[in-house]
Amino acid sequence: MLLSAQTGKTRMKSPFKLQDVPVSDSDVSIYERDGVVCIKNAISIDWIEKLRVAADWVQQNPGPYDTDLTTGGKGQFYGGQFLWLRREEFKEFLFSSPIAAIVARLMASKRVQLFYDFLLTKEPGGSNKTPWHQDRLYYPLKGKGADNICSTWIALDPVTIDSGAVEYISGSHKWGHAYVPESFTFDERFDGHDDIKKLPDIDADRDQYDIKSWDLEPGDIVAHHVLNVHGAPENTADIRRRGHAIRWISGEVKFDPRPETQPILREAVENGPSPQTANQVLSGETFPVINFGDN
Ligand SMILES: O=C(O)CCC(=O)C(=O)O
Repeated sequence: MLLSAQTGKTRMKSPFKLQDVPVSDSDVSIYERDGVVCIKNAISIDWIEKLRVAADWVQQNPGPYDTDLTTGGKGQFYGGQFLWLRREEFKEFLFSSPIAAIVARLMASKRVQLFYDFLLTKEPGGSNKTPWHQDRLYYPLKGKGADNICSTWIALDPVTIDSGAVEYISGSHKWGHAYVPESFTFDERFDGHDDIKKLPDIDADRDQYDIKSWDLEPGDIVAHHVLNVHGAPENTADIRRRGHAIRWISGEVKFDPRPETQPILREAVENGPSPQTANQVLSGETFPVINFGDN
């Protein structure tokens, strides 16, 4: 890894060429148009097998940025963040698999910056719905790149709507609003921000929306835009649903510790291994930039 003296950013050159990754021009157009796209067979089963071992380890050994999102009933909903700082397999995956190149291709960018990774495991048991939400205001970031973040949700298990496949509202990234965050545990932690618009009650009027979701095989990816509205049902199947989500930035962002942002994420950025101060351009080894061009 090279540290750029000019910006303090950690920069890496990817071994992958953008033209070699399994993303078609049509995938790029769909991502731009709908704010969400599914890419089948994007990641090899060898990588998935490594990630599963690491995923189970982190779930059994929770770290400082993990949360138990279980809301009652049977079956845990585990949410762990910045896993790549704790398990080598995740780090290797981020920097040695084609995932960053897939994202750069989708975002039509010659460089992407890692924000963080997030494991979302829904154990079977029928509880733990993921509320409809939009990611933008959970993130303590501002600047042009803050509205241009892509999340890749990589299936580690076969996923169906019964096991909790994520549902996305096609085109919602163009609604022109940033919505107040929703608590994944349905508590009041994001209350008191009445100046920020609330999402409409999507479930009360599902037919009005173009809702997309996909049955996934391990190694399939769904990529969504930071302004896309999405949520997921409970896992009522009898298999686990593990998804490894990674957040990628294109463009410059600054640390913006607003009160409505996700507290654990804010803490990780402010006091984590690459501590940031308010208004600082996001930089340091925890937030490396991966380049695909010459600069
Ligand atoms: O996995 C889930 O249930 C939700 C995923 C999600 O909200 C995300 O990746 O942004």
